[in-house]
Amino acid sequence: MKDTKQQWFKDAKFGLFIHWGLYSILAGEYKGKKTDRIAEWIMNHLDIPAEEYEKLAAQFNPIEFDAEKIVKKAKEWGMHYIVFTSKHHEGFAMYHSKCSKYNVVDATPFRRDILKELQLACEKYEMKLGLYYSQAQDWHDPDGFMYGKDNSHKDYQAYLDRKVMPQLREILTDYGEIALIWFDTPMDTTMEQSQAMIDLVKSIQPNCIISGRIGNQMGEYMTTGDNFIPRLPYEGDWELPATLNDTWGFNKHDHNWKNPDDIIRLLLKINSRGGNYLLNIGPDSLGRVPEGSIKVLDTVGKYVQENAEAIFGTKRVEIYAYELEWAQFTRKDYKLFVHMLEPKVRIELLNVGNHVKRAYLVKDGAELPCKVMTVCEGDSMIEVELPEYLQNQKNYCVCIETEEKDPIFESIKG
Ligand code: JFZ
Repeated sequence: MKDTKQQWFKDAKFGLFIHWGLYSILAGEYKGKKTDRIAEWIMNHLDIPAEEYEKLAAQFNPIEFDAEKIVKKAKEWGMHYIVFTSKHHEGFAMYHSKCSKYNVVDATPFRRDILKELQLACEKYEMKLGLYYSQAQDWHDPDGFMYGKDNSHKDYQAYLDRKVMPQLREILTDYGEIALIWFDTPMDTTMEQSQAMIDLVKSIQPNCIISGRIGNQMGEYMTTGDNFIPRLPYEGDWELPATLNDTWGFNKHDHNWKNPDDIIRLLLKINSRGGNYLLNIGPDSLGRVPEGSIKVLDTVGKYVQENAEAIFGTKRVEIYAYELEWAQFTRKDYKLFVHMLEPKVRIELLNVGNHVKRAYLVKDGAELPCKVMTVCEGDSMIEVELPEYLQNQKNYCVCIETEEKDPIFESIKG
């Protein structure tokens, strides 16, 4: 069972993933050819030679980038951490690296250290900052792995020594407190190599969490695939990274935005199973966050903000409640939170001996009439009457509070 030992991660529930790099310039299309896959993989999918691809750096000038604006938005959306791509598979560092000139300060007309700006904004607004770092795949370094290609002639260890270890040292030394390193696609990384990276991270920042994809099952929490909810209950710390459309990096042709209702449902489904939802935005080559994602996140964020008490810092709820369609559950202390995802006239939940104190609407604290009724099997039923104006609404949350001696999780069988 994975355990990050970091309370902030267990409490966070909702975070912002940012995929940003040179691929945002191509935006899903190279020399008139569109990629039909995730846009940050365009170099690999369309076989763009490294000497060609690296010329993009000379065009990278995201003058609209505003770190504070993004961090403030994340805060507004009720998110508690940000994970930013310090270096993706393309090999380009989005910070001022001293050991590779292929970075945003030395190789672009922009010349600003994007990571530094993000760090300062995160510190200002008290936002945890984690960094994605592609340790195994590096399509720019001759010895970095490239998925789906012949890697047999490569000296992976030489690349680790030359680039990965020094760059990890940089991002962990020069950018304040780093909450986690989001390693990815370990490919043929050996156990010893994974361990060496973990040791380096921990030697500089002992509290920095190692993500699930360091390789060899050695990460400190479990990461699922894009939008994939584990089918079995998972007791340990885990996170679900997810796109808002069908790409991580910006793709100008992708307007397939998910529906806010579905995102809210997924967030609560993840939270009720004890996981964190790491939701992605892909800024464009000017540093703008696509309007489509802002629109969805504004709606989702409203729910998260209004019901922060029922999301942030809550605990997982047992398996038997999972299959209900009209609600998802979270809990905290002696409070059971019923997230209402479909219109209902009243809430009825089987009760196993809980003493219900009261029920209230989470967003404004309004008391709701609530009673416990005995049913023939000896169990009882908790019934919350909903006022008329709520009966045709969805996406609101009701709290049922019980006596402190009661095990709250037992009250949701039904
Ligand atoms: C990886 C990257 O290749 C991708 O570009 C993006 O950064 C994403 C967050 O992570 O893609 C993966 C890696 C592993 C799985 C899915 C997507 N997985 O294990 O299901």
